[in-house]
Amino acid sequence: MFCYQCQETARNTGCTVIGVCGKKDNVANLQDLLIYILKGLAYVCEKTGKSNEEIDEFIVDALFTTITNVNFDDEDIIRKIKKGLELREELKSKYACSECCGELPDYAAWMPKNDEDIIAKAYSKEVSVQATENEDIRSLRELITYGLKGIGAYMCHAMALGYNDENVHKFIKKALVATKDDSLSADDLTALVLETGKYAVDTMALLDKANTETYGHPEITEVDIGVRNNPGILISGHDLKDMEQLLEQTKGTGVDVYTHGEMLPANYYPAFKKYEHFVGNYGGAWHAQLTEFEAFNGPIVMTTNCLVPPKDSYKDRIYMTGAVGFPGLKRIPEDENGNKDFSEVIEHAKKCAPPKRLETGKIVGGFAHNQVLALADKVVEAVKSGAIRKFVVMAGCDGRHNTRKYYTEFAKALPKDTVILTAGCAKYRYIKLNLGDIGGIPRVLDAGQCNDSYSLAVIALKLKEVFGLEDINELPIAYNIAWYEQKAVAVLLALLYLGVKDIVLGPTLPAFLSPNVAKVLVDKFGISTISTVEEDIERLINK
Ligand code: FSO
Ligand code: SF4
Repeated sequence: MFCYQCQETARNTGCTVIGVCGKKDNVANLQDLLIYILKGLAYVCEKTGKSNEEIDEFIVDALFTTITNVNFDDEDIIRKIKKGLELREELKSKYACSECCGELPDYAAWMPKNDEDIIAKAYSKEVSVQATENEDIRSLRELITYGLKGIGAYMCHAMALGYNDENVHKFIKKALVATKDDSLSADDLTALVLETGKYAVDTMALLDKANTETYGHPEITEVDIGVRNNPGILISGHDLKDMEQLLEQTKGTGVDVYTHGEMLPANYYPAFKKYEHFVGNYGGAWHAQLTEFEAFNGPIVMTTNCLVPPKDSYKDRIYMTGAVGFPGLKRIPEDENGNKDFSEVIEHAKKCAPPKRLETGKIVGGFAHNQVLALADKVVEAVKSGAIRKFVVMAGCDGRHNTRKYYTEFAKALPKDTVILTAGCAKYRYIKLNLGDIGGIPRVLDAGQCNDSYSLAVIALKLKEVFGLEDINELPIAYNIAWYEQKAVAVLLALLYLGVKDIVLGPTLPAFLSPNVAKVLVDKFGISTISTVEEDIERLINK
């Protein structure tokens, strides 16, 4: 195996024996093969000029499946490989002609006879990331592929709510094929990186529309972080449709519902606040699940990443939905309309003890674009009067490494006339610090999940307009972003596409950036990585 798609990759170069995330080499190789097959499916779509909804849905689901901490199940991935091959062959049988599909490349032509063939192919070098010899071309191809994985995940959530955008699907297929096209130069691929950013913006905007039109605009909310004395179900991940169905089905059952990790922002939506048995948030970021799932006592629903390979002590309490996969864990059944039946989880919860108290208090959040723009006058006044000197976007991910303590220290060291804008699970490094407020505006404004970074971009664009500025970079906003997995790559590309410069990205720069590609990002966009807290406060805030 060779995988370097996330921030925690071994030695910041690549996982080669087993993933730091717990992904075994057979799963890593099968995921590479799934991507290889996807590229072949996209190739046949491009060549025949044909596609359909089933193919589009399959492609985004498969991309999502290969994101860090989503799916660890080799059998599940083999099933998806076979499905991809079936869709490809179906398309060929209907539309392929000698002109359009005469000589197909291996990734669009290869056909296994049995599962052994699939496994042998997964272990072959040609499907590996390392099949591309030139390290700069490899770097750009992977940067695009990882951005597409993030877009695929966000698209899955939007589609679950009945929202779709054909142009995004078209782009995904075009870009997948481009990553196999040897005629494209590094410059061509660099242009495609930025185009990926454009479609990341479009997809996040679509998901924002899907979430807010379905569940209302997030609003300022005090989220309880304590517990009640009833049995509970913990729900994590990003899928709000699952959240809705779970809340509806647990109504009147005597079972409470709590969010974990990236599901915290569900507490901010008006449609979910009406449920009396929706208690609040339990615990922190994804990597804390090893102790917090244990302490929760009741069943846990994982709707997306980040799943950490579970301990035996609570393994039987985890239920999966969507793209999530782990051998031996239970899956929630879903009908053809996307409705899921949580009755088994509810019955399970009833037999469990109430959650163990981890902490008490509240988190304040709900500052997505609509809420912040409702406070725009107050915010603009605070900037004009000098009460707010600077905003710092600290969106992104949390992770397990010690180096991430930097973000807590950085938040603590920020001068009192600064405000943090956040989204994603990075917030857990400082959202419970009680950093106070500036004239009633909290010093940490949480917009929501990682995809709600879109909200932060909308807020920045609005402020640019209000202050009559030409360029988004003239705003008093600094960017100190933490990344972990490939959705953060999509968010980063989105910010670059929107013209944001001088982003500080940490705790390390991606291992998949070759020195030359990193240099392009440094020269063109001013990207850098973290230094010490003192130095970064100096260059980001005081300069
Ligand atoms: Fe994982 Fe975190 Fe939301 Fe990230 S929980 S790491 S970009 O914020 O994604 O899924
Ligand atoms: Fe390693 Fe990250 Fe890949 Fe897991 S996802 S194998 S930790 S690089």
